[in-house]
Amino acid sequence: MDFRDWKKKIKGQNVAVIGIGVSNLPLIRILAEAGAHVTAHDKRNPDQLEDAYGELQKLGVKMVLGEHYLDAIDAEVSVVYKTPGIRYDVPALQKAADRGARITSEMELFFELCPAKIIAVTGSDGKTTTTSLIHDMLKRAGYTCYLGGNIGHPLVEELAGMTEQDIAIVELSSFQLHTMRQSPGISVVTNVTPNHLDWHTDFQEYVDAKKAIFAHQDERSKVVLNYDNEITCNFGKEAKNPVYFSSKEALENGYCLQGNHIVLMKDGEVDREVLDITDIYIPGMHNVENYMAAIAATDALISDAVVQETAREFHGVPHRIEFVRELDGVKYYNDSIASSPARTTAGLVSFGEQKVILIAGGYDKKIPFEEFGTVVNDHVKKLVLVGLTSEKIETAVRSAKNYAGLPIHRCNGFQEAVETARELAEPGDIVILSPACASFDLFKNFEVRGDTFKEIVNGF
Ligand code: UMA
Repeated sequence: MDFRDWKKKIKGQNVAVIGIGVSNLPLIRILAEAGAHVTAHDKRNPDQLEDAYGELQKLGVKMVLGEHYLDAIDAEVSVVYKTPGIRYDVPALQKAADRGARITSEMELFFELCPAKIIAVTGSDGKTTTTSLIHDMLKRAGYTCYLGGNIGHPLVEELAGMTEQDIAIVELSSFQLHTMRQSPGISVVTNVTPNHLDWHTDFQEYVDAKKAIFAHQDERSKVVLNYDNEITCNFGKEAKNPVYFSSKEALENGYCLQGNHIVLMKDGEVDREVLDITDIYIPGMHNVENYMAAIAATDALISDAVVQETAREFHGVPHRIEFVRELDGVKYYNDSIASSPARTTAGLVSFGEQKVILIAGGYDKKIPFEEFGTVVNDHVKKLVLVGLTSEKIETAVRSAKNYAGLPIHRCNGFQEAVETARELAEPGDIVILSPACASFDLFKNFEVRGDTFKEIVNGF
């Protein structure tokens, strides 16, 4: 179905939208404009919804807000669009489904209606950088591209302008994939490690959600998989057309390293050298892996010259090991996007031998910190903790076998944490905000956390 036909079909229908946030606001506008009878539900109250409340009132959207927001889903609704953060099996949505309503989401609607080719990226770590790299490469190659999804930009609002010649590059979270019944023509899974265990029933459910990115592919599709990660390597057995990359092994077929070069191997022979990794501006072996994934995804669409140009000119994603400033010989980095121990680990490792002053801690996603404790002792010279997980992280660091008296400073507020890091720093040091946790205990999201960090540092 195309976008115009869908709008005709949805006209006059009763629909419910659960969650009035980044991904659903444009959807509500589109539904209201198409003439659907929309009721929007959200646990927030009118004050907390800020401008959205007035806007939706003007659009004639009915709102059910506050504590009991899920109790009153209209018995007549034909479709329920749920926000990624809410599970499809909460009792209120189950009840609506039992009454015959279709439970779906903004992302699923986008997949149904998108005329453009879709390249989608998921994984526990590296998905934002890989998605951004693919977008950068394709744009340089002259394609009309759309970048969105979990990265923060909902793509339904772009549907009207998209054509079959365009490419949509979409970052997908396990929340978005959990109920997905379609897969894109090209997909990438960067790696899968424990994450979001506060939301998924268990790790297996999280792994299964990730599989949806290739589970519905046909023979003409491909899925790019990390050979070095046991889980994604095994995904290959279930995929129609897996393409592997590895930074550790010499592959028979796929993208791997030979000396300093990313090469494409075919039947044990080097088909071609694609990129000299010393040309890559963004630091760390994890970024070499992100390049391999992006190269594998875009192969056949762009030339190696474009890849090489991107390597030199792509300076990274905001909030991902983003250089903020140098002051009194101290370099400050914002890595607020690192909302899991694995992401922070990748950030710390990217500084090589140099031990850093780390600001960490935040909302508790129930991810174990034991392994992270060891990493911190290896890569951190002074640790500043703030937020709900401070105690858990401190315990993990002190109980690690390699603990050798690493100084740990617990702070009561974010400003105090950043100021403490400054006081502790000496010329030549690196201070990095890389929380290993989500931001929701102190901030609306990781962007606000990173922007706050940059503001404080730039105000010194
Ligand atoms: N809400 C409820 N009940 C709930 C959950 C949410 O009423 O149980 C309401 C909230 O009050 C809010 C609205 O729903 O008003 C939506 O809030 P939200 O933060 O859950 O979702 P969005 O603002 O739409 O943002 C979502 C993604 N958030 C989550 O999946 C939690 C954003 O990913 C994404 O950028 C955006 O859609 C656009 O697609 C953020 C994220 O943290 C960056 N993602 C996780 C991650 O990457 O680890 C998965």
